[in-house]
Amino acid sequence: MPVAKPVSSDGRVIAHIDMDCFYVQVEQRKQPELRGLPTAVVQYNSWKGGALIAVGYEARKFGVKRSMRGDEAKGVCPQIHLVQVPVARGKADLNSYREAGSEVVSILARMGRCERASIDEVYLDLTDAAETMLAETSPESLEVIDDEALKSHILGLKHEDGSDMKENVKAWLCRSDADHRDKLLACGVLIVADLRRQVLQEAQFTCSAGISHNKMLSKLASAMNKPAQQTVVPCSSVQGLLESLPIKKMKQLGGKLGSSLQSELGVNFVGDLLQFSEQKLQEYYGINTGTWLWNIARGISGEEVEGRLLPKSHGSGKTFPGPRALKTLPSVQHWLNELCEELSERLQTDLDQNRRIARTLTLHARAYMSSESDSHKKFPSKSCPLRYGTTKIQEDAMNLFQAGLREYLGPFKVKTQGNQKSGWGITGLSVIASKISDIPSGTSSIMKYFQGQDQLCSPSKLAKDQFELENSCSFSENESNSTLNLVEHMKLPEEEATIKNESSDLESMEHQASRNSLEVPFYSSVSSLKRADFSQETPLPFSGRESHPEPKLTELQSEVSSEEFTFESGRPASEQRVKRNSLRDKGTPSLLKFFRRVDPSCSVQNQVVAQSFDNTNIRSSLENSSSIRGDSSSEDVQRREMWHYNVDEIDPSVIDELPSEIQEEVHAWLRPQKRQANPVRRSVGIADYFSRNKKL
Ligand code: TTP
Repeated sequence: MPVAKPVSSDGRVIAHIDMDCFYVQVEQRKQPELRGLPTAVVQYNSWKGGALIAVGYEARKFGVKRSMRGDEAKGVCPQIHLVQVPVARGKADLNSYREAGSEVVSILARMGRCERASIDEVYLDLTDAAETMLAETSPESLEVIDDEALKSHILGLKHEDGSDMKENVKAWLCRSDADHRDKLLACGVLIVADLRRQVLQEAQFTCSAGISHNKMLSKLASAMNKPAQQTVVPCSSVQGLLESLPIKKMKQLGGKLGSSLQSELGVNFVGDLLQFSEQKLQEYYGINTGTWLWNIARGISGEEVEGRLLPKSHGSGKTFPGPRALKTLPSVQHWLNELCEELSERLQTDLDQNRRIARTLTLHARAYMSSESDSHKKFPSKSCPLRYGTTKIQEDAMNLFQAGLREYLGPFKVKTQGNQKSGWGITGLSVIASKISDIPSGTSSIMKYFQGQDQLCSPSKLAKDQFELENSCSFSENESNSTLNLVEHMKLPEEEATIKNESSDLESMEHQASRNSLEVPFYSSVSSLKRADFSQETPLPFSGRESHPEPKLTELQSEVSSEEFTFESGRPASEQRVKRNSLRDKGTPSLLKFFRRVDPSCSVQNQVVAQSFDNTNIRSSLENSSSIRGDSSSEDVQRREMWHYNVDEIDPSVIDELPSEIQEEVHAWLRPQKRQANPVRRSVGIADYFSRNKKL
């Protein structure tokens, strides 16, 4: 067994804060008479009392669980109060939860770098605040220690029978002979206790926290003692914690990778990984994943807390389980309109409040085909440049859907319109706006900015070009009414000129965006398409943009298996593909060459230019690019080709809001945590700590 290297020796102080039964607390704040009473929040679909999505701790004492429906919960706890999630546009409306989450973030961000990790969880890098506290008002110098801090759980701290737990904690916090890292953690304990108190006072929510030297350990710790408590992981306790931690409980190991570790290496607890050398793990899972596994076995994680208070993307989705599946284009159009309207409102709010714009629109769908032989096939996610305005977003989303549907159906000749049996069904739809960036300071007029943007991103150039390249089939008459004018052809040189003539602000933005695209390259849809498939394909008539009523629900409600926004309990892991013998670790410079050929000043243009290359070039560049990242396989390349955009642009909290079926898919392709040694960024904003702290 290899000797474990020292863990987390960088001396950072990282906290993970997780709100307790968050939706329930939000509802109880709206209706204070529910405080202290067994309460649960139920889904929009009220079949059998609705699926429970959040259960208050009073109700948990009766055995109420999130996996239950309302009727079942009433069976075990007749006095339970079931509050339905707010509803708008025929679907769950999570705005009040989002806003409550933002309130909490604004409080927690006072003490250090803060990363909003999901609708109700936050990471904090408190290293600076802890260092300053240690230098100026260390715990051992304090006469009185906050009671909340004294209630902390310190892993590895033994409480002898009859000993006063708070006294033990106090002694641990105030040890003068502790090493520097533990002293910093002690300061972290006081800081987090104080922040939790502020959240309770100002927002009326309780939360739980984990405090350690890295994000991974802090997240594990925050879940260990709930509600309204905090848990500390000193370095000396890391090994003990991981020894007994089931492998599937570890973030990113809940899925296929965790299963593979169990079945192929007999690893059941994280600590079991210690018996494998880094080289061995790399042989099994590739260089990056192997090293990552080697590190987590030792509690090592270099993942940095990103300073991010606002979401990285916005999303809106809904599932249509069982008999609710959408089977006609008009019904898809109807729901896409609803989803896009919500998305557009949120984009507008972000623009108004934060001067931020999103650049990419992505459509995900979950579908099935009546043909069972191809039931494993996934509906390809599609994206295009995002144009502001509800109608434009609706149009573009529908166009993306149609492009996805064509690819999904492939050579199958199926009817796709009207009320006839279509041969396909859509069980989940979502739209995501990503690549969000600030409007460059100095942009005099937002309207002017958008006019410029609109020229660049007009569907007549981008969406149409994309569709044209994707499809060699001709459209029916109906389609001539759509926004797709397939007669128009790409004129690259002119487009280049147009782009280069834009304002310098815009140029710098585009440049920034194109830099992003270098990190995870743009994958041209062209490369993933087989034209032959499309030439055989039955044209899909476009039915215009009229709104259509929701498809009729049948009496078969009992078949309903999932609901909109029902999350997986225990987040689906973003597993790595298990590929033992891949070429992925062999770097190659050709990706850079590829991108050098693409004008770096405009990511939008990149897409067009990339599409103008012949497929062979693009395909080989894609393959090479996956090698550069060092974590891909040919399967990965294929999948990422389907995505057409940078999945890392998606905020995990947005994924949480997607229908569960889609979540799984998205999570499965998120990449593992970055593992490079990240320099600790120093944060600001600790001045007010001491003024408050002195009052304690
Ligand atoms: P969680 O943090 O997973 O759970 P919680 O806050 O309700 O309870 P705990 O105290 O155990 O942390 O989820 C945060 C919110 O996200 C939750 O209140 C409701 C919503 N959610 C769903 O809608 N569906 C789900 O499956 C899960 C897991 C959460």
